[in-house]
Amino acid sequence: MTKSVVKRYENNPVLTKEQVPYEVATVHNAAVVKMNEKYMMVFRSHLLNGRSILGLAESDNGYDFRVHDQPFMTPQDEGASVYESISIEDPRITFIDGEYLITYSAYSDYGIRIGLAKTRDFTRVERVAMISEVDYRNTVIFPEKFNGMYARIDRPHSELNPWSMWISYSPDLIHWGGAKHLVSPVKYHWDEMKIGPGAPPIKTPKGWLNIYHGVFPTMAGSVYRLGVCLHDLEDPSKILGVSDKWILEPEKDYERVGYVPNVVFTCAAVPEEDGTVKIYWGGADTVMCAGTARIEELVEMCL
Ligand code: BMA
Repeated sequence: MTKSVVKRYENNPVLTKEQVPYEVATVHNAAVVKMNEKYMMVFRSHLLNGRSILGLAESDNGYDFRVHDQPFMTPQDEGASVYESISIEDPRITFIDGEYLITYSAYSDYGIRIGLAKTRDFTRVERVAMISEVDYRNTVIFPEKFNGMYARIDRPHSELNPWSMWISYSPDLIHWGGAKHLVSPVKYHWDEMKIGPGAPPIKTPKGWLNIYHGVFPTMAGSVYRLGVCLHDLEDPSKILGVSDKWILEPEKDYERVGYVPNVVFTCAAVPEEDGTVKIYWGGADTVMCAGTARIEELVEMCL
């Protein structure tokens, strides 16, 4: 019998569309952070036209969420927001310098870019800038600076080296550079088709833990799973190890059946004081799920 590294919460899913007070088709791929002992969740929902918006929910225990009456962010089309006029998707949140930075995939007729917004308390949210060219998705910002620079992991697309993870740096969160390749999909491995960063990296004594997603193509469609790799503490462009095995795969009905079948996709992991991490993932692009893992065990899998 295989022992699961990630223990699913027994009352999964933690959020479904039935809990949302406005009309949506799905709730999935949410960012979650702890603010003053409250878990704040920014979740993606498909509307019934197939485009996505972001909603807000909060919880005292990380599992029972109350959804706010109004959506948190909807696509805009003024100024730089012409690049998000179709859909906004898959938020990630990093707390740094007293602010919650929210990155999201921005869809428009021009392509897919990464948008950056920020908030201090989730009552007001301010757009900052589009921080990538087109053909980027999945961007996570480190919660600490390196030599005075912000750092992020992202996932550009290129025909020659498709869907790999890269790192880049910025003095001001707006201008990014110094890009360096980190990890690519591995041929005939569970992540052979594409990979991308999932949750913002978690600091551990042995390195930055990066929980990412990987995709394997099958005759019955793609399967999305989660894996882990470890970055050097001082120089996050150095990869210390990548786990050979995945840490989570679609197993439960709520992960195998839905808007897109056989998907577990993460945008968030909240480290707790007892050495565990709460991992959040979208199940079949339809519901939000949660589970816990021991941080040390995830780190050991990478080494
Ligand atoms: C990816 C993104 C994610 C989604 C996943 C599975 O390409 O669109 O938002 O969860 O596919 O459908």
